Amino acid sequence: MLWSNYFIPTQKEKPIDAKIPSHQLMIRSGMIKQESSGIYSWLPIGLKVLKKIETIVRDEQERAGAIEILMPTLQSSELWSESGRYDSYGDEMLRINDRHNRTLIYGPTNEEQVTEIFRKYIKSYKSLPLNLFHIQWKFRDEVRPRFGVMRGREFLMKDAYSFDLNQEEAKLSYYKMFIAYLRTFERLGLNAIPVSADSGPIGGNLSHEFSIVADTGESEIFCDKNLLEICIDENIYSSNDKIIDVVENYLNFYSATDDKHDVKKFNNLVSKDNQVTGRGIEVGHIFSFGDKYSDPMKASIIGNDGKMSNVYMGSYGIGVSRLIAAIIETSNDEKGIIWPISVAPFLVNIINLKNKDDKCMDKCIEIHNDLEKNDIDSIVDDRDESAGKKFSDSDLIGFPVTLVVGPRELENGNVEIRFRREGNNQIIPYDNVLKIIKNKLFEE
Ligand code: P5A
Repeated sequence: MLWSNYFIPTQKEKPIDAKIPSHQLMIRSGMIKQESSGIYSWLPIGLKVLKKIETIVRDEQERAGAIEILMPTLQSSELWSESGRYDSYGDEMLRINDRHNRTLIYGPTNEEQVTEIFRKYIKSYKSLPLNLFHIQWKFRDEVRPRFGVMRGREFLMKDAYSFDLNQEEAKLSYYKMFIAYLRTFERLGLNAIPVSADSGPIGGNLSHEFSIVADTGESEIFCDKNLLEICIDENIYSSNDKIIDVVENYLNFYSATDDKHDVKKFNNLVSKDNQVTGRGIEVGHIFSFGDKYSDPMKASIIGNDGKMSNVYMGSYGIGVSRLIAAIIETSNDEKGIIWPISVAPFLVNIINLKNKDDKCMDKCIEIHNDLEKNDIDSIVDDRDESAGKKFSDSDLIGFPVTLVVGPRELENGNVEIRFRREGNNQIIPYDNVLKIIKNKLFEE
C-alpha cells in the first residue's frame, strides 16, 4: 500500500470537544469522523483496527463453541411486547414507524430476537447446548453520549446467547464465555478484570463485567490483586472440570463494581496490600438469566423425560468498537497511539525520506513486497511531505515498527528501524529487516 494512494486524514490540532486521549487520538489519526452526536463514520485505519478486533473476538467465540449468525439491526416491536421490555426499556430505545405504521426498533440488544429464532427451530433437549452469536451494530439513545466511541449511540457489539436444558448446564455455558472473554482481552493486549456486577435491564442474578483499569474509566472497581495473577492454560476447553475449576478460582476472589461494593467485606477478605481500586472501562458484560425471556416468549423444549420446560438462557456482550478506545486509553504517550501488534492497522510503516530518489523508492517497494509475502501488513509513506511530518504521523498513528529508508544509509546497505513501544532506533542492514521484524512479532 502506498500512502499517497490511501486515505489517512491526520490532523495536528487536538479537537476541542474531545476530552480523553483515545477520543483525541482517534480523530487526530484519522480513524473516525463524527457524523452526529454518538454516531461515527469509520475511516480506513479505524475500520482496519475494528476488523482485526472482530477477527480475534470471533475466533475466541468459535473456540468456545459458539456459532455465528447475523440478525438484522431492525427488529419488530411485537417481540419486545411479548417479553415485556417494550415499555420498560425506556428512552434509550429508538422506535421507528414504517410506511404501514408498524413500529420497528433499532436493536439495542437481541435477547428477544434470538429467542424467536430458537423457539421456531429448536424443540428438543437433543439440540442443546447451543450458543449463537453475532457481531452487529446496536443503537442506544444514550442520555450523554461521550468520549467518542467509548460511549456512542451507534456502536458495534458482539453478542452471544446460550440455551441450555437446566441450570447446571447453563452455568457451564456461562463459565465457557467467562474463559473466552479472558482469552479475547489478553490477545488484545488488555488485562481485563472480571467484576461481579448489577444486571440492569438485561436481567438475572448472575452477572460479571470485564473491566480495564484506566483513569478515564466510567465506573469504579474494587478487587483482590491475586485475581490478576491467575493464568489460563492453553488446553482449557479440553475438559469441563478444568473450566469449572478455573472460573471458580476467579470467583473466590473479591471483585465488585461500585454498585455492588461492600467496604466491610472488602476489608475483611482482602489484605490492605492486595486491595486494588481504580476506575474501570467496561469492555464486556455477561449475564445468566434462566427463563426471563423463554418463559413469557414460550421457548420451551422437551427433556429426555418427555416433559416440556423453559429453556435456560444467558447473554454475553463485548463492546467491539469501545475496545478500540479502551486499548488506546491504556496504550498511548504524548506522541500518539501505541498499538499492540495483534490489532495494529499496519505493522510496519516504511518511510521514504527521499521520494524523488529512484533507489530509495525501489528499496521501499522491495521491502514492502517482502513483508507482504510474509503476511506482514505494511504501508510505504511516499507522500510529498517533510521528514518531520512523516515521523510525527508515524508516531501518532502508532505503527509498531517504522523503517526509515534514506539515500545516505542506503549507500551502505542499511536502513533505520524504530520500535514504537520501546521508543528506540537502530541502523540495520536491509537484508536483515525481515528477520528482525519477524523476531519482534514473535516476541509480542
Ligand atoms: C449482553 C449481550 C448486553 O447488552 N445483551 C446482549 C447483553 N449487555 S451490555 O452490558 O448492555 O452491553 C454489552 C457491552 O457493550 C458495550 N456497550 C457500549 N459500547 C459503546 N457505546 C455504548 N453506548 C455501549 N453500551 C454498551 C459495553 O462494552 C458492554 O459491556
